Amino acid sequence: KAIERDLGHAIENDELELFYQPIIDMGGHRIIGMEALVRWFSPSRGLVSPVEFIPVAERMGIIADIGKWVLNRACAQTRAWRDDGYGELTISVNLSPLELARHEDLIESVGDVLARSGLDPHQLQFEVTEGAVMDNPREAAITLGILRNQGIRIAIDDFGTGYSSLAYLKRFPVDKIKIDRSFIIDIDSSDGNAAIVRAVVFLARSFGMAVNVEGIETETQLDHIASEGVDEVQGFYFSKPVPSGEMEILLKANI
Ligand code: G
Ligand code: G
Ligand code: MN
Ligand code: NA
Repeated sequence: KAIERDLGHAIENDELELFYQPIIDMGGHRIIGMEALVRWFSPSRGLVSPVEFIPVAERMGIIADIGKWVLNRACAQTRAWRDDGYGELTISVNLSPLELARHEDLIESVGDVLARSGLDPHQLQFEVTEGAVMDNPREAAITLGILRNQGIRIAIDDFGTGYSSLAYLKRFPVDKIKIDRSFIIDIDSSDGNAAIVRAVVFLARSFGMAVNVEGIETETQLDHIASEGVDEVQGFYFSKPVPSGEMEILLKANI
């Protein structure tokens, strides 16, 4: 139970930090945005992965608090980078299925945070997993629709790992598909995976959606998807998730 006690104080003790992974435009090979990824630096446990503490936060009922902290930090930072002349970058924030389910809280938080940060809603994107959407498709479609009507972008994260039928896609108000990195890992040796990327791009196009490919670790992997019509990429080949100071160095080099 100790992890719960510690996590319960993580926000007030200022132990959370936001890391950023750059997202690169396939056409211009420039940074067009970044994914925000939360980290917990616990004095007693060291660095704890969100894989470990997000489920705990969900069980404890404090995921909305962490989500709001993340959103607030992400929007404030992105606004500051715009003021510093780095352009209109898109900040992509992961949403827990529970946050999506409690849409009144979410929509209120988003309104507050956008007003406070002065960030253009078009610069904010939420990532939701197939699973989160498929838990309650009708409700999710309404929530995503409300967010999207405010100008916020929606991406389906880890696409291809869940059980959502392709037919469902057209019913969701979604701007982007992020192809899961499991399809990229062995793309050098598997023609099947290149074909999957091609098919997803084709499908996304016919629904007016953009495509992101995650988990690019090597130049060869990048070469393999280069001619598939993907819009944007991210992965360790470009950069791992980094603290804001390092992200700023990447942005400086980008100009
Ligand atoms: O960066 P990485 O290994 O640490 O992320 C691990 C997992 O944690 C990923 O599935 C990612 O989507 C999730 N994650 C990272 N940051 C957040 C966050 O702010 N909110 C939620 N709900 N999930 C996050
Ligand atoms: O589930 P989601 O896609 O939000 O998870 C993002 C996770 O993927 C983070 O843990 C991040 O650190 C990790 N990640 C980002 N790029 C790469 C990559 O190129 N290779 C691997 N193995 N993990 C990556
Ligand atoms: Mn993600
Ligand atoms: Na993903």
